[in-house]
Amino acid sequence: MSGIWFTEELHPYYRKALRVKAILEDEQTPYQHLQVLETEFFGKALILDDIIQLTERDNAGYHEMITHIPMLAQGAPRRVLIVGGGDGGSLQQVLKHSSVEEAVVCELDRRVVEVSRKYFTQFGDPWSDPRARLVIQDAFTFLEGGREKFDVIISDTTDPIGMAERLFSEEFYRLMAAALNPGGAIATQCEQPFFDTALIREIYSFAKTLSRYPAYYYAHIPTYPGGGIGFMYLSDVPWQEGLKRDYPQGLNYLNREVHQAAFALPEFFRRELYG
Ligand code: SPD
Repeated sequence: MSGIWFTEELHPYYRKALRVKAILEDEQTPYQHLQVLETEFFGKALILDDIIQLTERDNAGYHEMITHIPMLAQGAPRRVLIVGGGDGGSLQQVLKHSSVEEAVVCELDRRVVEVSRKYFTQFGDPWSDPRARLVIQDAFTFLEGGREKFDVIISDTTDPIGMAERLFSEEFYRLMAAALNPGGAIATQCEQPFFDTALIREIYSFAKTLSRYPAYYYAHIPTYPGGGIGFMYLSDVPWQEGLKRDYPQGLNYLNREVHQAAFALPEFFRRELYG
């Protein structure tokens, strides 16, 4: 951090910065460097290992898109797994669906949950909902157990660096697919078309072997590199099925037009992915 700016440098050739008003939290957890910053304009920001995970102002696009797109496609999910997601943002969205009976959050770092609960009260307290279950465990270990099945799986992870890298592997996608009930849907944090083309292409290539209707979609998030982030959708149900359903109340980013448009890809990237 330099002066009153927090500068993120996820890529060696690209930087972005937020003006900081105060440092609210700064600690080394057993797994990572965790910070909560009060920023100008974007409000509180959660930073892990120097990478912005969410801000109060623009997290809705990320959390609504990673959760509701697969949930609407499935139609009436009862059991949902969130991989990572310890900040509670995806959990809050998942619990908006009255069909949900249990939402399991499998997060490795308990401090992410504790600190987010203290600062990101914008999420309400989804953890106090009796349908929420927190599992503090490595997601690989959790899924390798193979005991639980889900209607929707959301992989709400950090970037593929260090301990999170495995969560972008074919092996992990296979584990998720094996834990999915028939008619279920998966959505994963799947990075940025400009900066991560090769990774996304690789993930799409094995997504095709795991589901009938994989597709990539995108959301505008100004505090992420390139101003946005994409998601990989995997299901034997086409994502378009979700367009026929009623949306949960109180959304700030997703509507039917955004839902449809999110799957439209710029030509250079559409060619890379779909040929
Ligand atoms: N480059 C930043 C990617 C951040 C993805 N994780 C967001 C976690 C929000 N629940």
